[in-house]
Amino acid sequence: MNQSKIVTIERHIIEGERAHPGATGDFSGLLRDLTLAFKVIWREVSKAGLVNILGLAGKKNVHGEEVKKLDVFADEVIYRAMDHGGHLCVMASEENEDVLQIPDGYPTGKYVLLYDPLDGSSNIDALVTIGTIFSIYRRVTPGGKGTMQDCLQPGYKQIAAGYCLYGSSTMIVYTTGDGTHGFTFDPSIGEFLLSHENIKIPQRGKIYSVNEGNYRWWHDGMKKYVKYLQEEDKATNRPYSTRYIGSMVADIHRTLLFGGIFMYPGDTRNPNGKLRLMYEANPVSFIVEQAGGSSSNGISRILDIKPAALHQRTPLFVGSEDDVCIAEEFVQGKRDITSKAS
Ligand code: AFP
Repeated sequence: MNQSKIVTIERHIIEGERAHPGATGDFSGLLRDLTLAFKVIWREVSKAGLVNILGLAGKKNVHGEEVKKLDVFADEVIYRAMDHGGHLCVMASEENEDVLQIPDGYPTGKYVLLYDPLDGSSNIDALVTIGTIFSIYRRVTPGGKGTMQDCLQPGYKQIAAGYCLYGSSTMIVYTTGDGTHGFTFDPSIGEFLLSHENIKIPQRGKIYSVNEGNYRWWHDGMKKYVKYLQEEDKATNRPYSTRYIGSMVADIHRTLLFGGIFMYPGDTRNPNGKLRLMYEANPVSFIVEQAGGSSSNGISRILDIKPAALHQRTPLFVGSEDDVCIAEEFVQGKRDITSKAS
């Protein structure tokens, strides 16, 4: 008989919390509410090709980008699933300029939620994998409603982070600082079941993921690094293959499972790249580090960056530890293609 246990995400979270003496169950409640929001978003995303839901909502988000209907929907679903549970004191979403307050009359709690409701949404019309990304902090202000100060914490202070991928299967990957775990959704029973326990990213991969259309604006070190990856060298498994979905959450998921490196560097047009520190870089860095990988802005660890603004951007190099280390050496000009291969 197959002896492996069937574990729902809810049970996994509760058991994880039980391991911490003094835990109140508050945190489990928060993640349970989030899981419900993911199911609702999944239901709409999976209908996207069937109903007339595709197309622009006719608005621009705070970054001046076009907002799709599903972004608006996902943004609202998460807020409405999380605003009344009493677990949170404040939220912030990639789609909104300011912090999102808990409405008057609802209890506030000790946690802070930051989220990107639908990463990769420009791919919706092509039915490409997209996802919701989240990041949870403990509040730092004394009580009542939370403030910007509660949201602007460095990534190493995250107490949990994860994403829900809406792809050929739907899957939640999350960490609470005790490894990275994946749960695949079984729609027939409406549950996320443990499918990838303690994910470990390979020490070095064979795939690089970057938008090479930006090549002409890259700095020299970046150009040399990609050239290096394309050279042939059996000892270091080069050339690498390239894969770029253009939906970060999907590119990160592949990187987590197969290894290699995902990059969105700064360049001469956009010195800080495109990705947002608080909604994208911090949560995926926590997840990848917990799987044994690493993450950098090219100079230093992403999780150590002290944020100055809710929507600030950062260059991002994330994936297998050896790959990120070599990328940093190139970006910092400490290494050249002619340097001895390793
Ligand atoms: P959208 O949510 O607007 O599709 O942006 C997705 C994203 O922030 C991230 O998921 C991708 O990795 C990145 O943009 C792709 O950007 P480029 O199109 O510039 O490569």
